[in-house]
Amino acid sequence: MKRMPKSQRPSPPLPTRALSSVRADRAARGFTLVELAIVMFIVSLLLGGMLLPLSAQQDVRAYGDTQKILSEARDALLGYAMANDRLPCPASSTSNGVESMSSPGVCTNPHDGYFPAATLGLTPVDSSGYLIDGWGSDSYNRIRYAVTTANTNSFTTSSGMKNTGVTVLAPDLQVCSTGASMANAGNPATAACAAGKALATDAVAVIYSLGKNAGTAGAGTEETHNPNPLATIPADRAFVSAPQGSSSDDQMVWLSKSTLFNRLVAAGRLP
Ligand SMILES: [Ca+2]
Ligand SMILES: [Ca+2]
Repeated sequence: MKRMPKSQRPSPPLPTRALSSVRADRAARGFTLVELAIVMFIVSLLLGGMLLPLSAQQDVRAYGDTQKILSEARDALLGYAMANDRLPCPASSTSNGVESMSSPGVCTNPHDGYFPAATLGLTPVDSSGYLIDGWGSDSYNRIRYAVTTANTNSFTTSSGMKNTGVTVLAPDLQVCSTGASMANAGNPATAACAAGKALATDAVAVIYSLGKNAGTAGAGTEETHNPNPLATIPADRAFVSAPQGSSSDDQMVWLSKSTLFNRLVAAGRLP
């Protein structure tokens, strides 16, 4: 008898188990499409992340590095105060990162100097000894530092805080959330935030970076209050820490009276 070619033979009936397997297979194929869509969505997100412009990635890193440097600088100030019974004076533009005093306890640049990295042994510094932010190593990338002159320079005079006493000490640096409507701008002792716009009115020290725009901006409503190469308002006791934006990108931290006193009491330097 002649055998029918294999291709023309009727396929044998599928057993029940095989049928259910085919159904399960189809169901599985449906789920795979959904899963595929999810995977494609995730891949598109990942690709989007990878395609984020290199400059944007660098900005994120520079901002983060700067925040870290500012935070470490504030910690170093606390350590210095505990060890030396006073705060350091800011460095001047010619002191190569060393604190600058005209006489013991009297700072030459209390409100418009630089962080005294050489005095505190902090890094990263530029070739002249100044602490620099994460945005570059030009002179305008140097970290700025201001210290209160209140109570006749008690905070920068050795044992000055102890001799004056915690109940009398009244540090006077102000940090405002906006530069608009500030009072007495340019007056070292009386400059003040607009009503309801003060983030701090009794800060001991303010540490800040001029941000990404350091080399080209700083003359706007907010940044003009923070000493920088383009500021038009003379240095005073009030600073502006406005939300990050196109008109303001200065990054700022400050040392509160409470934090300083807490550490000095713990170290046995006060009361
Ligand atoms: Ca800026
Ligand atoms: Ca100011």
